[in-house]
Amino acid sequence: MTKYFDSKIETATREEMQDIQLEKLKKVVAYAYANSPFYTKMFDKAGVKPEDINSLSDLRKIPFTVKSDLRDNYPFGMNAVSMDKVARIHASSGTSGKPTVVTYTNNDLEMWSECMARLITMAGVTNKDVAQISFGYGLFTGALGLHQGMEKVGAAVIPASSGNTERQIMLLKDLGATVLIATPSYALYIGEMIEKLGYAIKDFKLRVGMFGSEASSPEMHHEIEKKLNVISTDNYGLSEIVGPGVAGECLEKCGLHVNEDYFLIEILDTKTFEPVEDGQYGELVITALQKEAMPIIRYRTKDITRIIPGTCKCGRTLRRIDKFQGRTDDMLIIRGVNVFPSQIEGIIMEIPEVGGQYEIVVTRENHMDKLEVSVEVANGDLLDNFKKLDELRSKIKHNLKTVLQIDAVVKLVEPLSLKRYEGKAKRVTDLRDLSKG
Ligand code: DLL
Repeated sequence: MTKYFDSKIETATREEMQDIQLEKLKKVVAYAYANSPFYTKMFDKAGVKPEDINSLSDLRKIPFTVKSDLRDNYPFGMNAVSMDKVARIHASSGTSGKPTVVTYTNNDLEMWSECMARLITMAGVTNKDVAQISFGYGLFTGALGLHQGMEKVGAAVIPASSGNTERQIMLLKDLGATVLIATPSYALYIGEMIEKLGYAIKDFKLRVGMFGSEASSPEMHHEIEKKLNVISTDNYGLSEIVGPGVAGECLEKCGLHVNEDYFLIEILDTKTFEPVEDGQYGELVITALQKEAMPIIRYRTKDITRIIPGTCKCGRTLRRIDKFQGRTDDMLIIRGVNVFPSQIEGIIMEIPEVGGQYEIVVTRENHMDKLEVSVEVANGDLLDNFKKLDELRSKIKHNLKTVLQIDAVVKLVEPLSLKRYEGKAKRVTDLRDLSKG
C-alpha cells in the first residue's frame, strides 16, 4: 500500500462515506455562514440556517453559487478569512473582463496537495517517477496543483511550464521523464512534434500521462497513447473549487474517481435542477467540504457528466464520474440538434487517417445553420490522391450525419496546418448572430 492510498476513505462503504460527508457538510455550512459575508447574506435571503442542514439531501435547501457570484465579489468578497491567513492566490482567466480570483490558506494548500497526491497515486505514479509539468506556471491552478501533489508523492518534478515545444521534447528525452502533465491537446501536439523532429518514441522513458483541464474524448486519449507510448489518464477540477484534484482516473480508466470526502457532488437535470438518477447525464454541482479561505457551496460547474453506477475494479469505492461531454455553455444547437464539440471529436478521431487537430466553425446562411469541420489528415501524402481524399471526406461526413443527424461541410487539410495550443485548445468558432433568426 502506498502512502497516498487512504484505504479508510478510498474503500469506505457508502454509509461510511455519507457519514463523513454529512459531518463535514454541517461544519462547512456553519463555518461559511459565520465567516463569509457572501454566504451569510445568501443564507439569510433564502431563509436557511446552518441548523437546517441535518442530512445530505438538506443541501438542496441552499441556493446555488455561480461564477458571476465570484465576479461580483471580485477580488476577495467571497473570503471567510482575513488576508493574514491567505497563503496563495490563483485566478482563472475568464473569456472577458476580470479574472475569477480564488484564495487558499495553508490548510487549504495542504488539503489540495493531499487530493492531488491521491490522484497521482491512483494513476500509478510513485516516488520513482520523473514528472514533467507542461502546464503553464502562474495564476492557472494546473501547474502548481500537480507540482505540489508530485512533491508530496516524492516524484522528481521538472517544472517545464508550457510552450517552446522543441525544448519540452529535449527535456523529456534527456531528463528521462516518465510522466507527462499537460492538456490533452498539448500532449498530442508534443507527440506530433516528436515524430516530425525525427525522434523515436522508444528512446523516451514516458509511461504515464496525467492530462486534463479540457474536455477530451476517449479517441483523443487513444491517439495520445499511441503517439507517446503512455497510459493516458484524465484529470478534472476547476479553480473555483480548488483547481485540479477534484477527480481523476485510476489505471482501470473507466471513469474519474471523485475525492468524495472533500467534494460533495450532485448531478442535476440541466433544466429542472432536480437530481437525476445515477447513470443519467446532468450538470455537476460541487460543494467543497473542507475549505477555509474561500468556502464554496453548491457551485454550478456547467460541466456535463454522469455518475457511473457500480464499483471500480481497482477496489476504490470513491464514486466515478464519466468523461465530460462538455460544458452547457459550449453546447452548440445546430438546426435544432444539440451537439457537444466532444461528440464531433470522438467521431473524427476514431478514423485512423485523421490527424491530431480539428476546427469547428458554425455560421448561418439564409437562416440556416452551417457546420464546417476542418480536419487534418494524418499523412500529407493523402492530399495528392484525389480519390482517397474524397473517400475520407465522404466517410467523415457520413459518420457525422449518422451520429449527429447533421450535414456538415468537411474540409481536409495538411498535417500540422491548424493552430496548436499550449494550454486549453480553442476549437469552436460560432459566427452566428443568435439574436437574429
Ligand atoms: O482547468 C483545473 C485543472 C487543471 C484541471 C489541470 C485538471 C488539470 P479552470 O481553468 O478553472 O481549472 O477550468 C475549469 O475546465 O469547469 C471544465 O469545463 C474544464 N475541465 C477541467 N478539467 C477537465 C476534464 C482547471 N478533465 C474548467 N475534462 C472546468 C473536461 C475539464 N473538462
